[in-house]
Amino acid sequence: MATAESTETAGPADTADTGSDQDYFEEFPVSARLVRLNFLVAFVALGIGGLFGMLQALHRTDTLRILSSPDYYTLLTGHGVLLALVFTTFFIAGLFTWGVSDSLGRELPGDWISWSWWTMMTVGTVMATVAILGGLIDQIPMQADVLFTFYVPLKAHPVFYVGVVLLLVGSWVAGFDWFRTFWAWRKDNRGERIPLRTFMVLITMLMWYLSTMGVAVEVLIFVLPWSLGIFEQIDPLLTRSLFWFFGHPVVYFWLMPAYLVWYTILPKLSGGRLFSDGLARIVFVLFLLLSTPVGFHHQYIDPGIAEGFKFVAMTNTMFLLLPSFLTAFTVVASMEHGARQRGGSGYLSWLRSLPWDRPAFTACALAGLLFAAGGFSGMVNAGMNLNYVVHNTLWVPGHFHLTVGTAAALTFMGISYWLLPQLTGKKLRGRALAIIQPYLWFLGMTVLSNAMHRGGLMGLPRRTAEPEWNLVEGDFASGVGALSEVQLQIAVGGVLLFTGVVLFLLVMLLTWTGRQAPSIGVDRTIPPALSGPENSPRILDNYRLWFGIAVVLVVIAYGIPLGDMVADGLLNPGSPPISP
Ligand code: CU1
Repeated sequence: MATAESTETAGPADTADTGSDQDYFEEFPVSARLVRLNFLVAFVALGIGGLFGMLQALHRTDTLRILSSPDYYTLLTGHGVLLALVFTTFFIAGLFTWGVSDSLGRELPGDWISWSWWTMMTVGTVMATVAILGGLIDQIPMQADVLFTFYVPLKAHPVFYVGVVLLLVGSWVAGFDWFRTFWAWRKDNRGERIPLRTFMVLITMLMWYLSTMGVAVEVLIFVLPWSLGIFEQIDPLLTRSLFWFFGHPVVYFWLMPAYLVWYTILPKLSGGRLFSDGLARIVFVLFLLLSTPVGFHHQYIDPGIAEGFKFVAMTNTMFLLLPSFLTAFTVVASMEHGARQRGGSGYLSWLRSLPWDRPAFTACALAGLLFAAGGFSGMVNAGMNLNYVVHNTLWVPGHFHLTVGTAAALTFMGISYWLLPQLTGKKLRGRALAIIQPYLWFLGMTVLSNAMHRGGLMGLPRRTAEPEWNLVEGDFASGVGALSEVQLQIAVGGVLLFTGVVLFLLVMLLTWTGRQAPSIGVDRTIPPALSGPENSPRILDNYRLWFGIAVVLVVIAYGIPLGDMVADGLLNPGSPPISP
């Protein structure tokens, strides 16, 4: 795939030179099949999880109450698990499979290991979903109304935890699959720079291996044996801390794939090229270093953790803003370059020259815009003093609907408009719907998230089913008028967002079930960066070094407090289970 552009710059493209002008699914049939299977599960989860979200928004705002209160928590768990854990993980697995195979110019091995990880993740998802739905359906003798954070002593049926473990282990094996594809490429390409997309996948997975250790220990050593009745009591503080050891980095597990799209595909969709390959690599290395030693910023209110370690977590969190600011700069610079290639000019009027009628572009650009807002509310969450004001209020879900719910989810939906034709050999159908969909999502999320933030400042609690209780709290805080306006906006936002999910799934269904076309009309080459890898230090590719430093930082941030908790737990065995 030698591009014309590579002759006019020094930098090589982020695509191996295969000399092929085939479509992706023809060149890599095995990888394409894997990607399609992952996207299939992701889209089913998105549909169910999205529906649950709308029903919750209508229930807790007293707009439409067809749920009992216990069922509200079942749907809340389903919404969180199916969207934040299942939709994301499967979509990312598909995206990474595409990114590695396409940028290395190499198929995944496609042996039993390649199929085992998808199978494991899918079986795990079905198990966890069945356990959750047991809360709604009398015929299923299980429940898992423990929300996606599954805090103990709330206790779910063991099948739920086994399902979560399978999803997790499957993702580890998937990472191994990408690493071994890379190692095979390395044998034939000694001394070459790691292609950018593969570099991003490997760094993200190293971050994932490090951070999932927390939740793996939590579930396998503590929660699962406890839910099986092997021991009776459990330590809430220790298990929460292990959860958040994983729970903050999981945010970056959602975002780094969105960044992969913004750095490598968005510049091309804008009509230009990535501004700097080196900055992109630095950003990913910083995420590997800083994503994990920050989890205590979710536990400022928890007793039993020394303030000093909370302060370390806060400082590291604020350092994490740096790679996000670097990303904002690099991505906007790349978009501006694209706009100027398309004839744009002026200080800001180049914005008009961007392809706002291209759904993949619009989705990524709008996702980035709302992510900036999410970053600002995230700074409030991360500040030890301000956190006390918003902790456990609706502000927090308002924040993460901008990050995972838009920066990640809208980017994933948007890039599907570009990827699905390449994966199936079919032209995008329902294009008019696809053009509207990102704008609808943007509008719905602006309304919903703004109202959630405002509601949080009024004292509306999160994780509550009862509108009456919300009203009492709201009255107390700032009067019924403002509160009912906020409630209405949450209901309207929820309906708009679910409509956005339906439009997206409709376009996917129409496209997927269409006939194969001789030409899908998508150019899949990724142009080289303006400042290519030859300008970025080679040490950035030394992922073993960065992983080693990341481990040291985690030991500094977590070693003493976790050690204290374990020692304490030996004296105080903890809490008996509570069945919701
Ligand atoms: Cu966090």
